[in-house]
Amino acid sequence: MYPLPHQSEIGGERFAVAGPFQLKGLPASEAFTQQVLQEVAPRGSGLGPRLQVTRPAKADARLQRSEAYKLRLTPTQITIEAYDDRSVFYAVQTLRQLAQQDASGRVTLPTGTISDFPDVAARGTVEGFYGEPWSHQDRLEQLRFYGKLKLNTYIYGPKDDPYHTSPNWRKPYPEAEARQLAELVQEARRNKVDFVWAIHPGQDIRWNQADSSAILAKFGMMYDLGVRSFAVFFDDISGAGTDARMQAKLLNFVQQRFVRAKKDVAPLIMCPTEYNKSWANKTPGTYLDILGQQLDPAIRVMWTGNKVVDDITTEGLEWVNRRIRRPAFVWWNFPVSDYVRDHLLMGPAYGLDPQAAPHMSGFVSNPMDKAEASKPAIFSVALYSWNMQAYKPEQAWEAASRYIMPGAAEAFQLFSAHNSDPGPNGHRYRRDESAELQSYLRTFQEAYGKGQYAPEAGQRLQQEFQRIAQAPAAIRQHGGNARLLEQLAPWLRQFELLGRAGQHALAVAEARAAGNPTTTWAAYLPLAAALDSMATVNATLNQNPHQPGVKTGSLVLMPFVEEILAQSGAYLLGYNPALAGGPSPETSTPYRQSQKLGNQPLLHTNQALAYAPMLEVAYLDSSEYLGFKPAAALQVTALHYNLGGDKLPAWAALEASRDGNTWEPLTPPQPRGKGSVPVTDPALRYVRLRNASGKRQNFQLKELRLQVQPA
Ligand code: 14T
Repeated sequence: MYPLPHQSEIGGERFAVAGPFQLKGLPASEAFTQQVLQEVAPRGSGLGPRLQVTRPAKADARLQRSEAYKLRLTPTQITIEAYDDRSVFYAVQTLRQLAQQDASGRVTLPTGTISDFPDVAARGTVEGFYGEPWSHQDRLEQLRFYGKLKLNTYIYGPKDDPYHTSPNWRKPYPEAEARQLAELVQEARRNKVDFVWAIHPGQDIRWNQADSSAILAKFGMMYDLGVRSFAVFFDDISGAGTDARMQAKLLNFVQQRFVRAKKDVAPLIMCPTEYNKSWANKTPGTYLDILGQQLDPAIRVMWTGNKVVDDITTEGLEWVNRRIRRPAFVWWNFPVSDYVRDHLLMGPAYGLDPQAAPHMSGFVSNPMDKAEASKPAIFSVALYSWNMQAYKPEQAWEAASRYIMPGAAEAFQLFSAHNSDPGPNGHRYRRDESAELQSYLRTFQEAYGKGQYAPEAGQRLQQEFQRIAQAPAAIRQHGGNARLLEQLAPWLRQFELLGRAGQHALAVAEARAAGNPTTTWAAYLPLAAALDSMATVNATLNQNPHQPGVKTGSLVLMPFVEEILAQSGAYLLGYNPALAGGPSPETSTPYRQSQKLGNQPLLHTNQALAYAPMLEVAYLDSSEYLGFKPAAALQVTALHYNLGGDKLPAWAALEASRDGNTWEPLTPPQPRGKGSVPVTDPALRYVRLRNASGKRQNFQLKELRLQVQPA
């Protein structure tokens, strides 16, 4: 049963059931619950088992809360004690999971009693990532998935929906989008999921009557589409919108004038600007304290933890709860991958404190832009948030593979085991990867370092790489779920190649340890070819402008294979980097001096050098700069820029230099916010954007790209 009930006494006996159930006490309005129930057992000839819904016994305190239920199963009677409609729905979902069908099509249920309730009141997801929003079909499927797993919350807040954020949050949705949102609300209702519509107005909000009314008007339109839960996000903004007092005032106004006035609308959820401890002003009386004191106590406040992306701990929650004066509504930034778009985060969901339940009012996961591929993590969040103390990350992850890809569960889990670490990233969030294999790798490498081949470890690794090479085919053939396969496709291709590369690498190592150059060669060439193919996949698939490419096994397996390639290449080709001497060919480098942008990755392609676009607000302090020093073999042709806004700000000096000492201005033909300026003098070797004003300047690093061609 997923999630695991709090209390269950299930007997060994089972009894056969044939529908339709004879229902008593289940409201006629609960048509979808009835439908789910009647699907449990095929229609028999006569009357099915009696099923009665009653109020919970007053004595049982744990059942006196929304969604709690008690399910009693005997061969003659099924009873559901239910606190509310959600209780009935969840009891029926449990019933559905208890039912088993044998080969002859006969459905049986066990006898016994289950007493159950959620640990956390609001459980689910927040579609809050940057990048391509989920499709309509993806969302419908998610809502159905949530219903089955007793998740009750879906917060709609995709950063790339223009009608969610600045400047278009004030505008109504076009008709087609509005119709789809109404459809989602209906599907959510059937599945007992609160569809929470979020607005993200902070970047250009004006603290005046007009904009307060604009929010009420937009919420009113969403209400008319059926939405009954709302959120206001103030994350990832700069400027006047970040003022805690003004935020609190606006939210209280909305809570008063909209939520309370409508009567059937749930209390507001807000995401603060300081949404994690590392960004929070710790001085007493500042931002979070102001929200704590001034926000209407009914309003729920979101929190990502000690950092933007981090584990969730009781201590961390206690820290913020003292300040916001209410239990935080956790926004868990896992498995979101918008900051590492070349990776998938498919590993176990761990780092969640099993004692944290009393310290939170909600727990939602911010998933990947790939809805289906996010299901294993969301499955785990369902298990954790319903019954924390029973939550075991590894077991949940294994169960998720079976639940989500029953036809190829083992292959899917193998794939996930080697696609879990996000790689180095600005949030410094790392995950275990290839964990089971690491002791064998150590043994192998130790021996290999001494010129030996460790046969046992080698065999285990050989077997693993063989399984890796075969897993993608098994997933494609037996995985079902076309949409999931589509989302995984580039990584499946890469994973298959990694499996082959690994097998060749082990053959290379074995031949080398045996001191046989002929067999070493024979294995080296296909190893090099497999890694070349991986480089091609990396350079052609998933070419987003942020982190283009396709990485798999990047924490453990790829470094292992690449190390063998490098060593054996040195051996076979006689290339010894230590002896080669002389300078290595010059490469293009960043040319910059900046507090904030010192680690911003520089992307290289054939045609350009470009800084990765940034999600959050960037800044340059006075005289700081961000630029490029292209390799000598390249000819610069133009600088492309987009700093947000309508025109190039006055502080932004675009400059070029021959020697890095004397600079000349690059003057764009039009001073627009987004544009380009040609670089014609071939002697210019440095190009930069400099803050020519006397103070810090905030801006959006949407594009800074130097167009080049071979000289
Ligand atoms: F509101 C939040 F709680 C939040 O987490 N906001 C964003 C979120 O939409 C995004 O998906 C997530 C992961 O990248 O991080 C937050 O946005 C950031 C945070 C940063 F530290 C964007 C850029 C950052 F540098």
